Amino acid sequence: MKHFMTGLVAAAAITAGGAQAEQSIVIGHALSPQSHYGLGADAFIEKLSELSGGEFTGEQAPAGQLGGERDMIEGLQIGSLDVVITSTGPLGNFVPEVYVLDLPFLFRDYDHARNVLDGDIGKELLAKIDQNNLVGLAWSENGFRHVTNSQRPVRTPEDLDGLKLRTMENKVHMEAFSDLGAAPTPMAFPELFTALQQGVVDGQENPITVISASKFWEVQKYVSLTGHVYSPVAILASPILLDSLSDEQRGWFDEAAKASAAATRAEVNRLEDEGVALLRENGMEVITDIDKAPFAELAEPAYAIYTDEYGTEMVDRIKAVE
Ligand code: EAX
Repeated sequence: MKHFMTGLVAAAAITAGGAQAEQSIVIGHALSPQSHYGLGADAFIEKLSELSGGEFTGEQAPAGQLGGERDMIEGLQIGSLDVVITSTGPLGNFVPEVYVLDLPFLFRDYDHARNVLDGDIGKELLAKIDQNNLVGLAWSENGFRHVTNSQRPVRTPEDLDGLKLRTMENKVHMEAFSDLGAAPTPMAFPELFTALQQGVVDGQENPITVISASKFWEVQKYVSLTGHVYSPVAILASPILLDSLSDEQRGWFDEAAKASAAATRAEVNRLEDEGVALLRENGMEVITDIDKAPFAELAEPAYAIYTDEYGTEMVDRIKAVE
């Protein structure tokens, strides 16, 4: 992890109304500035700046400059970062109730996931985040995850057999992939490209958004549209920053997070439409004829990681959302 964390920088600025502190916030994320996260970070800053009349500005710390997603979440807790746009990959380590969202084959499609996250369940889970020395501002999106690898076309769980597959540092995902017969290797995202390049791992899984933003076609030949799990994104803030705000200022942050999620989802939509062609243009073999049923059946034991502790009620509630 590099050591140029800046956190909240307060700079004196003279405005028409007199002296006023202009606060520049730092938004950390794992991907490139042009990615769906980068667009979401820009939208956050633009909305915050607009609503606050320039009292707040901000900048991105993209591409894991401030560490992996777990490091960045820790940064929020100690106040060295202000806002983080992160997958739920490492979030269950901080807020175990959110593991429910990482269960394989839980969400049917994008509408289902977005309806759950924008509704009561999403609000309840944001409130759980708030109980763990973090602030959950809004749910945003990474997308449905697909398996890529350098070795062979994957069509069935048997094709995963023995494949060294990087997973997120998430025990639900690790369990699911070991149930599916792969050799799961948890790793922070900033290490992944090099690990693929050097053959430390054979494959990984991520949505089309991340595969294209990270140019994984340079190091991966095959992508299988397994859609095995939906990958939510949480827009998190530092409690140290948020506790210092007035209600009005806090409202600006909530609105900025909503604008950020909307911009990110729009980019996910675009890449869902155009991304497969983009992957092919860049030389990937895209395997689309996947029977998901055997994957879902084999990955089922991963549910126990959540349900052993919290029961099946939340799973049933999520499935019941239209
Ligand atoms: O949040 O770690 C991952 O694979 C994530 O999907 C990625 O960093 C984007």
